[in-house]
Amino acid sequence: MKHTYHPLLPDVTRILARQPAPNFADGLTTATHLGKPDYDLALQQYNTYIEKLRGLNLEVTVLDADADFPDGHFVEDPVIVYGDMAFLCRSGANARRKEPQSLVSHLHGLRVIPLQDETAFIDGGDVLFCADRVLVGISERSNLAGATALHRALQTVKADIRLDCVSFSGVLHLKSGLTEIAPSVMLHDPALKTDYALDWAEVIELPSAEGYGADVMPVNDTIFISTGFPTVRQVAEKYYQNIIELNMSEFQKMDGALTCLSLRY
Ligand code: CIR
Repeated sequence: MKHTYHPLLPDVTRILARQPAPNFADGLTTATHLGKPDYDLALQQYNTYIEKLRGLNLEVTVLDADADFPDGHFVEDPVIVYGDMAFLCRSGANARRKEPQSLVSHLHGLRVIPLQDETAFIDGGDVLFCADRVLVGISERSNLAGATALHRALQTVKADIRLDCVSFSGVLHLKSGLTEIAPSVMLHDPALKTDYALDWAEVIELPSAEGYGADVMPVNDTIFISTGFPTVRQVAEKYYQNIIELNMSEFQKMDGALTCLSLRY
């Protein structure tokens, strides 16, 4: 059966993204074993990503690179958009705390809710909208206070929205190691360790060597997957007619993946 994503989210009509800056290799990363990323190759990969999104007839806005933010192209982390609401995050990483404000003037037509609690922090990479609930990863980047503030903001759009907290370790963001490829069908990188019970979903355990492939990006009836992950490809083929496969090697070197590079709403 083929699905159109996404039950809890409205159809995607707009994309907001930001070009990687020439100093993007100065961003945060734990993946130093993969070597230093190449800027020209990263731009090539980035441009293909944007081109493929444009091909879906979405309104795509790409902001100029900003060297003040070497991680600034990972726009998924500083802002979470749900319906007409844009929640401004506060990252657990100090170096990324000024990114939300730099995006505010580009959130046209959205009701902006800033996270005000100074003890709270959260990154959009830890927030996974599933078919019937939102999962928030509790990690080095996101804490319970951040999840609570987000929940309150989401409730201004959908009063009964369910939010589950998922404490985990082993990968940077929740979505680095867990995404929902079709309603209640999860892809799991075994490197992500959690006690959270995913008993409401069908969980597809990826081979360790395919862990990075767990971050897939559904956009309406299309699925974006990374190149080189045959198990992911096989699952994608079960649910989607439109599969876009992209090489993300240079972003992987900076702990980034498909979902990180855009805000989709
Ligand atoms: C960081 O450490 O914040 C960036 N180098 C990578 C962010 C990736 N974003 C994501 O998974 N949503």
